[in-house]
Amino acid sequence: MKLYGFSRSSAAFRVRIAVNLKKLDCEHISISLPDGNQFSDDYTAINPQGRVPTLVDGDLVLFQSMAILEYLDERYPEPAFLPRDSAGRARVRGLANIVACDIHPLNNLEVLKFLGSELGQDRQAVDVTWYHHWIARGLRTIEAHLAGDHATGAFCHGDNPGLADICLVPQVFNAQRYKCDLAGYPRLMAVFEACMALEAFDRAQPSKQADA
Ligand SMILES: N[C@@H](CCC(=O)N[C@@H](CS)C(=O)NCC(=O)O)C(=O)O
Repeated sequence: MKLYGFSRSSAAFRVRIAVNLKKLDCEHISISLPDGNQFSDDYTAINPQGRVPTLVDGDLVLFQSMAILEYLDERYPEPAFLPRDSAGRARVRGLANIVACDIHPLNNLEVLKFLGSELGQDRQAVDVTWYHHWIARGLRTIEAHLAGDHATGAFCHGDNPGLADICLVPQVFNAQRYKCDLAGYPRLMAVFEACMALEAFDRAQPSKQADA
């Protein structure tokens, strides 16, 4: 298996955690986003969108982190990323999608660059007003779900890490990198700490990657 990613890419970070949790052998190939290598001819030949991650498993070339996570979970079922019951699966997917669909796309590098270059916004407007707003909007929602539901355990859903945790942790790293205030999310941060105490999460963090 080969994972094309970048240390600070939170979507690639999700897949690194997943690969570690499933204990899979994986070669990590760095695509430097600051250097624009995601748009190189070599890379867009395998990922026409010019985004990371891309996972290559044998002859299969997989794109989009959420699709990759579901693929890994189906192909390598243990430990499971989703609970067995439909209600639980919907809850976990819902939490994961708050990150993957409602926070992350708004704060992606290409979007931040566009706000500056095409819409003329300065650094403060982009990195604070915009970035912090969407982080707070999403994390507040997750905190409400975690604090208000008995299904929350040591992790987002029960006492084992799953799809929601895999998405949440990299998003918290992004929030910390942009110096967002996380004091208002005690339940979410307790889950974050529980995840980071696990080797699979810890080893996947940006500063522990070869291209950090
Ligand atoms: N929805 C995609 C998002 C992928 C994505 O946006 N990746 C970012 C890094 S986290 C990227 O490659 N950005 C490159 C750029 O913005 O130029 C996924 O989950 O895989």
